[in-house]
Amino acid sequence: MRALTGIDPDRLKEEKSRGITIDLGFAHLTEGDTRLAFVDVPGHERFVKNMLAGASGIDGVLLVIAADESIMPQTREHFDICRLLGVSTGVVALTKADLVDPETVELVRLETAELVSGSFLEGAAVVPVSARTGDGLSEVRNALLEMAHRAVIRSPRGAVRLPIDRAFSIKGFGTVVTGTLVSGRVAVDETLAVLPSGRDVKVRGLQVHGVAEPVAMAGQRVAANVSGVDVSEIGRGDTAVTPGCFETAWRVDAVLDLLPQARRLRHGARVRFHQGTSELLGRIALGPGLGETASLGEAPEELPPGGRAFVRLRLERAAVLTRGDCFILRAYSPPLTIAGGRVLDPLPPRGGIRTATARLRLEQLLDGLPGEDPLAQDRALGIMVAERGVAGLSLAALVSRAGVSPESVAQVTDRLRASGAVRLIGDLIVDAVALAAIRERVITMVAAFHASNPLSEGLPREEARERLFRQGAPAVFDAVVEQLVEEGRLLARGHLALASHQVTLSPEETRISLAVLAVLGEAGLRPPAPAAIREQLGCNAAVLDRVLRLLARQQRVVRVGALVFDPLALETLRRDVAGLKTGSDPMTIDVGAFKDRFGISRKFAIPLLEYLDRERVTRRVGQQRVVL
Ligand SMILES: Nc1nc2c(ncn2[C@@H]2O[C@H](COP(=O)(O)OP(=O)(O)OP(=O)(O)O)[C@@H](O)[C@H]2O)c(=O)[nH]1
Ligand SMILES: [Mg+2]
Repeated sequence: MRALTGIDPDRLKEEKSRGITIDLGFAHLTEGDTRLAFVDVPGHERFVKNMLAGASGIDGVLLVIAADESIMPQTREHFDICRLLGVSTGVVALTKADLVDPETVELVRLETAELVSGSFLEGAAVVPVSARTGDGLSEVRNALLEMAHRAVIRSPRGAVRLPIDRAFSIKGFGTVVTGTLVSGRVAVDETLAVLPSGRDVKVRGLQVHGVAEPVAMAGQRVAANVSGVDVSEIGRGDTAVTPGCFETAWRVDAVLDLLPQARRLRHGARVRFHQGTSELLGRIALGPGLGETASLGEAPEELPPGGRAFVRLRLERAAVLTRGDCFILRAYSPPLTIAGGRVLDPLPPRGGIRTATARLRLEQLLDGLPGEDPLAQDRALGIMVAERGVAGLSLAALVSRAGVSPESVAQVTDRLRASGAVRLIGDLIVDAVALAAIRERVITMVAAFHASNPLSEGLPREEARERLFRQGAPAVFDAVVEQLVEEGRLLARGHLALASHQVTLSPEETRISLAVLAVLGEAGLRPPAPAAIREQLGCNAAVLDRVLRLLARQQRVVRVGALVFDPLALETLRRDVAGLKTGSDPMTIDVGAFKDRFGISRKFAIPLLEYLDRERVTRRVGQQRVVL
């Protein structure tokens, strides 16, 4: 690495003294406007765990095989890991070429060709090189540059996702975290959330390859100086993300490929799950087998070496995962790499995976992984959207959770809408069937409310929302109600009522309401209190209350404080008081004069004057009322 880049990636004291790499090291190389960032990983089998944390973000691999030793067990393990992580391109360097004769180099070349046959490295450049003499170095460099031009460019759009591989503190600076930026772009002064803790940190400064930069882009090695967190509270395995875009996952549905040299994998086995820079323990539930292992049926007890199956992982700590992510499984003990897999759903619904229905679902999720056939992808997204019910899937989650590339969000959303399978409400994609079902539930609920409250105007809107929409966004509820109104099925103001709803009075209620109107009409400005009316009419409080509310809504009575008046009497009063004012001279009246004029006691005068104030017929000034 030093011969190639001039940088010695071994930075630990122990690495220097023992002459081996233990943990990740970093170097870089600039050639024209191509910048290559290297993550140097340890070769020793004891440190594969560290190697995995470094391998997760890479776009291409430089596979190093010492010509004097040829392919070692750890070479195979590293190669398997790169293959299972979906690394798509690379270069092979046969180092220490100065120590062997040309025939040996050719032999190692043959062994290498056999190893990589049929893989992403088939046909890759294989370059003999010597760090001591410098022979072959420029060929390696050229092969790497050519590889860089072939590598897939990561999108700087979408949410920030930075798996952290190192955290340290610098005196006077505070906490610094480093990692390979998987997606998005980070800028100085931005706030990021650290998962799984959920803690917010602020980016105070950024460096890319040792140079301060205002922004860092997906694919780059990044060192971020962050505030809001102590170095002891953050480290390898944590992920810094755009706040609000990722949900942490504990249960994960995936497809798994067991390596041919691995032992059989038991249902329920405890494994080490490596993704990003994190290593998590978890248990594996085997679902139906695929391919040659399809004969295993829905609920196999074990997966044979080389087998492929759907699995559900139950992790012991939360992970930050997107559909389509590649991961590696290692055995709990000894910690050998046994399998690789891809995430099919990072937040699957409850319910097992060992049924025929689950199999169908998982098959569709697999067929529609991002980058596959668009129709299959739409079907898979349709499943994920439907499973969210009225809660929907946000456009942001379409990227961060469902793995749709940020560039194709608009296209995918349009296709799904055009198919009629979903509706877009604000920034939520909601399943059309779930919406239809909830519309019927609104109708049923309102109808039931009318049945038990025949005199009421309807179900208070907020109550309906709370009862039906615990997990849905208010905007979705509003859209549901709006559509029902448009369809002419619902009336919605503060209350929801069926369009067909008419207040129907029982004979008893009709009798009471007519009697109430007669009593109030007779009483004018001196109505009896409701309790007295009740006594006079001999009815119960609930019935009278319902009748009064209905009459008030129909404006056939008017409530003033605790009293109920005949609207005609109030209208006459208003006109009379307003008429006191003649010309433009101010006119005032006090409580006493008011009482006398209308022949009423204080009990009626006070609420009536307050009523007139509210109606802007009068205005209170001290003890007086000014007629307006
Ligand atoms: N003669 C010769 N020696 C080399 C060459 N490359 C590396 N070495 C020696 O081999 C030893 C190991 O080299 P490293 O570069 O540390 O190997 P590595 O692959 O990084 O090893 P780990 O990271 O510990 O797995 C050192 O003593 C190097 O000096 C080479 O091309 N020729
Ligand atoms: Mg090394």
